[in-house]
Amino acid sequence: MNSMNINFNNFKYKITCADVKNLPGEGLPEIVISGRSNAGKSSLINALAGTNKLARVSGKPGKTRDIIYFDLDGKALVADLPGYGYSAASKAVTAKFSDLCDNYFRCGRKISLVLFLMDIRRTPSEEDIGMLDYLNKAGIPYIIVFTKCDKLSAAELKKQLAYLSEFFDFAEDSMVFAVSSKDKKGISDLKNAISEIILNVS
Ligand SMILES: Nc1nc2c(ncn2[C@@H]2O[C@H](COP(=O)(O)OP(=O)(O)O)[C@@H](O)[C@H]2O)c(=O)[nH]1
Ligand SMILES: [Mg+2]
Repeated sequence: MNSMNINFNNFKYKITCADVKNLPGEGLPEIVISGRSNAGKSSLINALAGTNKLARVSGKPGKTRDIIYFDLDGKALVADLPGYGYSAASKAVTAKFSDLCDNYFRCGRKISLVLFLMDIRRTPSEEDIGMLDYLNKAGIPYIIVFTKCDKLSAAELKKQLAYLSEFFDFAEDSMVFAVSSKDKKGISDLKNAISEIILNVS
């Protein structure tokens, strides 16, 4: 047991980066929030922080074009990546979103943890499959977070989780959480898992 704790209420906006050249200095463990556009990334940041004012939740998908950094209690940096796979944006803009994501993952930054978000109701996309494959191959620690669980009944949730674990063939020790940023289900367990990992980063 680590005697330190992470205070998730002490979660602050840090900086917005349109280019990997402008990323903040390294030093703190880095947590990356990744997932397709509209998966619920900004909402999850707010739910973790216990506010609805920290990250901008977009009614329209595909709005976030930059990497937005937050400081988590002086103990980690949290990077909200632009969502991938939003085709209604113009081709050039879509390319730019994925370039920034690509460049981020290629720039050699040390990533301590990825929170990989997927909407529990959706069939995983090619990009989702690709992302998981990448994380496994690159050996980056990750937690899979299925979002928007309030939209399913308990029976539907159980069924969908069974389908998804079969679909991805999750390893026995995979960390998989089903959460709702709306009714806060699973958020406290997720916070504990994040703390456990981050406070043990050497
Ligand atoms: N019902 C419900 N809606 C959610 C939840 N999380 C996000 N949403 C909605 O999904 C949409 C996209 O959320 P957002 O956090 O902006 O996703 P992002 O594009 O991944 O950052 C918004 O309309 C949110 O209100 C959730 O847990 N439950
Ligand atoms: Mg967002």
